Amino acid sequence: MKVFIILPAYNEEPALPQLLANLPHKLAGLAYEAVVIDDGSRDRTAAIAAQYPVTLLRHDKNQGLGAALKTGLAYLVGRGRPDDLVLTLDADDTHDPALLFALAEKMTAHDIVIASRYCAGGAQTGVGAVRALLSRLMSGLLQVVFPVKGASDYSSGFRAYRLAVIERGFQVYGDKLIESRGFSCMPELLVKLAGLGARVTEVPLVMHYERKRSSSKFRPLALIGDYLSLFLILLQARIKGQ
Ligand SMILES: Nc1nc2c(ncn2[C@@H]2O[C@H](COP(=O)(O)OP(=O)(O)O)[C@@H](O)[C@H]2O)c(=O)[nH]1
Ligand SMILES: [Mg+2]
Repeated sequence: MKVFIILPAYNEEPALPQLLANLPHKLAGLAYEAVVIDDGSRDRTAAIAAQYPVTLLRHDKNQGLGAALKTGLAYLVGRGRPDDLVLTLDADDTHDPALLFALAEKMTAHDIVIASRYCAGGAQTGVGAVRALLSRLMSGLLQVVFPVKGASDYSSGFRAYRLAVIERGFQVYGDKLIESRGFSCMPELLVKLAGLGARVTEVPLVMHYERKRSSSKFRPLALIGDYLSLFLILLQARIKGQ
C-alpha cells in the first residue's frame, strides 16, 4: 500500500521546512509520495518545497484552499491502486503526520477517517472563542441538514481517504467534486463522498492552534459566505440525486 500526502500550502514559509524535514521519520516504514500544492504563495513556499523530495504542483495565482485541494486530488487519479491511502493535512505543521497510523488502522472497515476535534477524546486549544463557536455551529448545522453517519467534525482538513473513493468522486462529479473556493471545501467533499456510499469514521485529534507559526488564513466573514454557498451547492447536488 502507498500513501499520498496532500499538502495545500499558501504562504507557509515559516512552517514548511520543519514539516517536510520531519516526514521521513514520522512516516518511517511507509511507501509515500508527498504532494505540495503551492497556491500562488507570495513567499518562498515553492522554493522551500523544491528542496525536498516532494511533487510540487503550482497555481500561478492564489485560488483558495478548495481549488488547491482539488488540484492535489485530481493529480492522484489513476496514479495508484484502489486501496492506496490519501492523507490530507494542513501545511502549517499543526497536524502531526504520525497520526496517519491511527487513521490507517480504521481504514480496513471505512473509506474516510477524520482526525476529529469533536469526537470523544478530541479537543482544541489556543483557538479564539468566536472561531471555536463558529466551527462547532457549522458542523452542528451540517449534521442536521446533510447528516453523514460517523462524522462530527465536518471541517477538519486532516483526514485519510481510500484512493478509490476520491476516484469515484471525480467519476461522478468531474470538475465539480469541489466547487467551494475556501475552507468549506472540507465539508463539501465529505458530504459528497458520503453521498456516494463512502463509510466514514473518526479518531480523536487534539489540536493545538497555539503552536501555529504561520499566520492563519481563517477569516470569519469569508467563512460565513463560504458556508452559505456550500449549502446551495449541496442542495443542488441533492436535487440532482447525486
Ligand atoms: N492552497 C491554499 N491553501 C490555503 C489557502 N488558505 C489556506 N490554505 C492552506 O490551508 C491550510 C489551512 O489553513 P490555515 O491557515 O492553517 O488554517 P487554520 O489552521 O484553520 O487556522 C494550510 O495548509 C494553508 O496553507 C489558500 O488560499 N490556498
Ligand atoms: Mg492549520
